[in-house]
Amino acid sequence: MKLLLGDEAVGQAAIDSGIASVNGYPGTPSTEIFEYIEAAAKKDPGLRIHAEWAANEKVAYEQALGASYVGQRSLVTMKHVGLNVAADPFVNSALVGAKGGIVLCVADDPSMHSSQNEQDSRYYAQFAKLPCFEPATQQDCYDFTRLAFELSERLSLPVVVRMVTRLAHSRAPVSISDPAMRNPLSPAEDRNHWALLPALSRKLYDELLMKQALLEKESEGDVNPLVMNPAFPSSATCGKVGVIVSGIAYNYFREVFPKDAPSHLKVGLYPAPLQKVKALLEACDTVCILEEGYPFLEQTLQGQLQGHFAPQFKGRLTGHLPMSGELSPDLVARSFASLGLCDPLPAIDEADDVKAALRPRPPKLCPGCPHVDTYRMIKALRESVQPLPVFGDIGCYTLGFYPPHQGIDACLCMGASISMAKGASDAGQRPVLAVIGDSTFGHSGLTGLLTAARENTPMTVMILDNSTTAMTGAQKSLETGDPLMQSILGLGVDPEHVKIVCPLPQHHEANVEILKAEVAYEGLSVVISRRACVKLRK
Ligand SMILES: Cc1ncc(C[n+]2csc(CCOP(=O)(O)OP(=O)(O)O)c2C)c(N)n1
Ligand code: SF4
Repeated sequence: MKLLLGDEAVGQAAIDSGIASVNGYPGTPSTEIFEYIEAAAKKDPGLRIHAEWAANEKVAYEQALGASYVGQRSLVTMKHVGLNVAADPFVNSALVGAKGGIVLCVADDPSMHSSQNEQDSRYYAQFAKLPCFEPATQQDCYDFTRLAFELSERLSLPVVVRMVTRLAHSRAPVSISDPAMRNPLSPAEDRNHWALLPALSRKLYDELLMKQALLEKESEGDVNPLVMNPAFPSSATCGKVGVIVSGIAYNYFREVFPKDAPSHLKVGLYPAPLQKVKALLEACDTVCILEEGYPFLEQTLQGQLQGHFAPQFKGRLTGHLPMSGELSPDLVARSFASLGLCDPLPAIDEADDVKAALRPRPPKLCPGCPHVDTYRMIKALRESVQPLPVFGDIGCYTLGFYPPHQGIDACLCMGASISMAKGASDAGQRPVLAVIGDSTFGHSGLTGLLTAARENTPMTVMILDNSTTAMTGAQKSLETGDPLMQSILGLGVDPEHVKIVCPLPQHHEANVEILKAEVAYEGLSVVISRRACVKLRK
């Protein structure tokens, strides 16, 4: 028995499944999975697990596919928006399948605690026609990840494990089972299975469609338990009520009904078990759907049941629960209280006092942060050069959007700063500035800069090189120091217009002059603002 975060339970299960590598790019709330395995691999070299952060999620996923090709098991970790970046290899991997087990653990962030959106990764699994586990507890995190490796090899398919923030970042005792033997190295022999040329892809897609029946059969098993309780009292307004519940929402459901609960289907593996859903619907007048994220089950089941049972559903789509944000025990209790099945949870008197005492504190750059000095430079620049749109990116430096810095005007997704600045410049706007961190530049800024370099686009790119991937906990950055300079020059930026400045108060005036000159240049320039994150010193 071990006391583990949900993320750590996934990591432990991957280690016990005999993985040869963990592949990922940091992103809250998934980062701890990789770090747990990385620490274990460092402590025990006998595990022989390769654990190095990749440049981005696409690279990470492709590395895992390479390991799978040679018969080895591999875990891939990323946050939900990372799957947008890895979507190309992910969706295509459903056709090539898997030799060694490949499991993608993707962590969603409902309520956007540290993300720019709250997209639901279950749609990606459905889109790729791949199985997706959704754990409800830390024990599920362990058990489902082990099952996922087994299923991946049995059906020769990559398998998804979907996490959410509350599960990833909370701790519970987890019982550990015996470790699996590591697979021998054995490269795939069937070349026709690994080359997606149209004539082969058509066959492979048919194979994938045939496997869907196996997935449905798998889903009707014990992993998705149906618990019938006909003796549970009916609702005065909605008759017999049943519940379809998945993931973390299962905990809220059991908090509201700790002992005697209405009939319910706990979904831990998708595609959802249609036969069990029908059995529940036939026994009930109303079925409440509790799911964290988008109304995925609600929408999918309505489509699969062709509207026949749809009027019986109550969920996010029917307004029974809010359309956005996380669920909570309180929200779930209120939804059942509205059907007369329970009392709302007692209000916590202290809550308002606590709220009043804790004023909202927007996140801030640390005292002494190099980005603060960089934004002072940008502010001074914008005082003399107007208008100067600044396209920002994602990292600690995104906080430069807020006062007193107000140093960036836009921020979309990793790498977008450079490409958006180029688009604005191409459209006639001059001058324009892009601001991007070193890790983000390695993640997805390189290709934007390559495109700008080939055309010598009039724009200035500031790369904020603080020697690390600070925002997610100071992981190694692949584009810092000399390698960063080599990449910029290698992409074809004119060396005359690649400058390094040190963001410190004593260099402020000189730095602003350098910036002014580069912004005035009618071509592509890059200014590296280089000083280490102060947290690194600790
Ligand atoms: C596609 C995607 N992957 C991962 C993340 C999580 N994430 C946000 S910023 C960031 C890296 C920031 O590092 P860097 O660019 O060096 O800036 P710093 O935080 O060090 O200032 C990461 C990994 C994300 N938001 N989107
Ligand atoms: S962690 Fe580092 S980069 Fe991030 S705000 Fe603090 S000092 Fe700045």
